[in-house]
Amino acid sequence: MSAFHLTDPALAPIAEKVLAGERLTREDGITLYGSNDLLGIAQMADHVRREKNGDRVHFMVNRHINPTNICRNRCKFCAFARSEGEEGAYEMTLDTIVEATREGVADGAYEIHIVSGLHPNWSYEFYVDMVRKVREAAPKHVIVQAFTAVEIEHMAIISGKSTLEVLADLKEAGLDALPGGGAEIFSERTRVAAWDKKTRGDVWLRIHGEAHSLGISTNCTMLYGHIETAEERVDHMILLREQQDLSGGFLAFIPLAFHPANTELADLPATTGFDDLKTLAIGRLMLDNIPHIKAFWIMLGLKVAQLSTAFGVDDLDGTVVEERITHMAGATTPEALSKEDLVAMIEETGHVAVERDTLYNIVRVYGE
Ligand code: V47
Repeated sequence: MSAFHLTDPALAPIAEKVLAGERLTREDGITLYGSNDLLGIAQMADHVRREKNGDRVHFMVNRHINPTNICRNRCKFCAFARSEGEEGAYEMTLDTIVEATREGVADGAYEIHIVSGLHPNWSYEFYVDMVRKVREAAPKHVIVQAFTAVEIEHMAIISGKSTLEVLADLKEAGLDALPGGGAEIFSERTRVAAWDKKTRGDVWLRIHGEAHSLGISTNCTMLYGHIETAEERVDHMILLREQQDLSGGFLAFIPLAFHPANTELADLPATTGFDDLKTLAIGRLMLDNIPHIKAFWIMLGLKVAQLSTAFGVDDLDGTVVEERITHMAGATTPEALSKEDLVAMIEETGHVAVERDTLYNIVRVYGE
């Protein structure tokens, strides 16, 4: 019995679970990755997507700010990081960060999204001040979504405070939400091989749990398409699902497609559209307790991002305006899209375009 047209019989038991609203297992996730029935997987993911989000596809007007690329970690997959004094290294002052915030607000942004390198000389007070000044420069309806768990751990190390205390200080200064970056793949094997200095998976998860306990909502990501296996991707999703069962504050899951250019892993091929769409759809199917699946068009390209709305995705992120991390690793997408571009992209697929803020409060429903 199945309402889906499947060409791979191995998917039939999974389809029954999807229709019954049952949680999928690790083995189901591995079976999905092993299947080439992409349209069968898409139909199941679309079913779940419709149950959770109806015919809406969300987007937002936001402004990304990357205050410095100077970083003490130097992960092998990153083309963005530089050492101090190296060609291309940059750091913004608090004044320039505030200026970028004001520009974003003037452009109608509902979110200021801040992610940086781990600058060896920035003090703890500088980070707290950054949040305070950005908060002061933005009206109340604008959400300050700043610092990955990796930066939170760094601030704990330089301040001698616990990560929970750091989060409480930042919240007091005006932090509303954490972005989902820095999770990569939680497997220790991949971490040791490609980002050995970076936050361990269990620490990343603990920090997000702590944020949720303070009422700070967060997103979660998975960097895929490098040295990880399909099993490691599924295990990553299951760890996110378990954390969500415990602390409940993840709003969106965002699979990030690895871009190899200018990295130490430059000999690896870029991800394929087939793998991108399959991964988004499997994310929708495995993460039954995370409300939204986001396609970050900057990394996926506009064509795959638009198609992804038939593969479980209900969110296309935002206008972005300035993006360095993926563009330094060879992305050929534009750095910004207008609101009109995003609405047209969504409406062409037959979905209803909904402008939202970071917390998925509705700003405007188009076409009504
Ligand atoms: O943490 C780094 C990844 C992340 C590369 O929470 C790379 O709403 C691909 O987390 N190829 C930063 N990816 C971006 C991020 C994000 C983006 C959009 C929305 C949200 C959100 C979060 O980018 C890093 C890392 O995982 N990254 N280098 C690369 N070469």
